[in-house]
Amino acid sequence: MMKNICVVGLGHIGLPISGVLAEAGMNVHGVDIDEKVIDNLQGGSILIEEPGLGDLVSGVVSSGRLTAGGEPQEADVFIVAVPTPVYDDESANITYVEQAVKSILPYLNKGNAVIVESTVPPRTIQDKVAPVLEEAGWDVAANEIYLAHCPERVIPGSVMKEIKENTLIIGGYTKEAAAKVAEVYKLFLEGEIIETTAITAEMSKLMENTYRDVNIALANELAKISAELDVNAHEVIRLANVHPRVELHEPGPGVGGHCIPVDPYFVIEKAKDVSPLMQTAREINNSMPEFVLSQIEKLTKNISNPKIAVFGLSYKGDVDDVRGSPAIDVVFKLVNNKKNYKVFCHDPYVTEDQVPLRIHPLEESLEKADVALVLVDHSEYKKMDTSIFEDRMKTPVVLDMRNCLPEAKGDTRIYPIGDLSGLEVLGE
Ligand code: SAJ
Repeated sequence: MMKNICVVGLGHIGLPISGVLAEAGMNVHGVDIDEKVIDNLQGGSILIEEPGLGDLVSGVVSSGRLTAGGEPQEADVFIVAVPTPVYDDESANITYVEQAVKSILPYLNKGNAVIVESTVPPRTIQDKVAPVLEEAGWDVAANEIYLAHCPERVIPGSVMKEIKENTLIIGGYTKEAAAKVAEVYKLFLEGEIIETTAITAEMSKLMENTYRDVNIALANELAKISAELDVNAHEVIRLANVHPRVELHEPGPGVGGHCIPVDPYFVIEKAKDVSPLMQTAREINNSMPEFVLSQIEKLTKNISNPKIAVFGLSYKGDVDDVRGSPAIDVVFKLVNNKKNYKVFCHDPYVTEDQVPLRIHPLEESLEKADVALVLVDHSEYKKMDTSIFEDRMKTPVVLDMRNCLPEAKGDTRIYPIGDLSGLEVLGE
């Protein structure tokens, strides 16, 4: 029987997994090093913005199924869901994963399952995690502890749906470990379960995100090419994607978040000489904030102290997460530019305690602005009345780096990222 679960790391992944397991009738104990997270959770509230998560958590906390604290407890199953950030040289920092596994050692009993959900570089389970358990005296190959890697694959914004419905890959240290760990996820999972080896699970997770990174780089390169060739990249993508085996992604101001711009480096660091495509994709996507800046410079080259209204600061639409956000990168490139741009930011989700920037109401940021710059495709922008640009701005010119605004009204000119060849120069 697997009745008691201990989850180490109560962030964007650990908290939802704790919630759904508790909802399925398990006794879940969550552990985090951040006292604020624990204090809030004990009171039934959370610090993360994710649709449906707050209600789920407050329900299972008040029913007593989910408890939280700073230390692990004995359990049948231990789930590690801590971050794997990168060092300055982009190599993976797996110390949180190692510390989390060490922290559960005093509470482990024979027959327990240890599951790592954190995204890790290939071979981490074999070369780093299993040895920690073995040094503590457990014969992992003989299944004294069932060790597996179950990479999280849920997308922020739809976590509560995807956590139940996605296909789950279980990478067992042994075949038996994979089968044992599958029983845990069957408690709540509606999606399919595929059992494989630990390294295959590690690599497949990393390649999913790398595929997306490379594909977005292709779309970003297409946007740059289209500006030279006088063709609309969005129309090109729409038509190319009519083909049954083509799925080009969308260009944008860069790739943000804590996963897609990070995970390719986990592969690259292990295979530097044979990964030029992945490395180039990273370079292209990292170059996009500079590309956005160059378009603003072109537009405003005749204007002194231009006012720029920036729409969106988070790393993608309808989330409050600013980690790795290319929008923030663009804003600081503008703020620190010698051209002395007056930057007025708006974001319906992000608050001033998250970023060292003033955030203004939408109308105020647009008031007498020379250019509006859309960096995030929040729903609010997708359905906005575009007559506001003409009503409020000095010149109703909009750079839509997400191609998300409705059609322009009146004298307003909206330039989407994939159609910049005709970009005007203000004041000419
Ligand atoms: N983006 C584009 N163009 C696109 C799609 C995305 O510029 O066509 C940008 C977004 O605006 C954002 C970045 O890419 O800045 C990443 O956003 P995302 O929505 O592609 O992905 P994440 O980071 O929110 O979540 C990804 C997901 N992986 C895949 O879809 C393969 C998710 O399923 C993973 O669980 C998550 O990474 C993770 O934790 O690894």
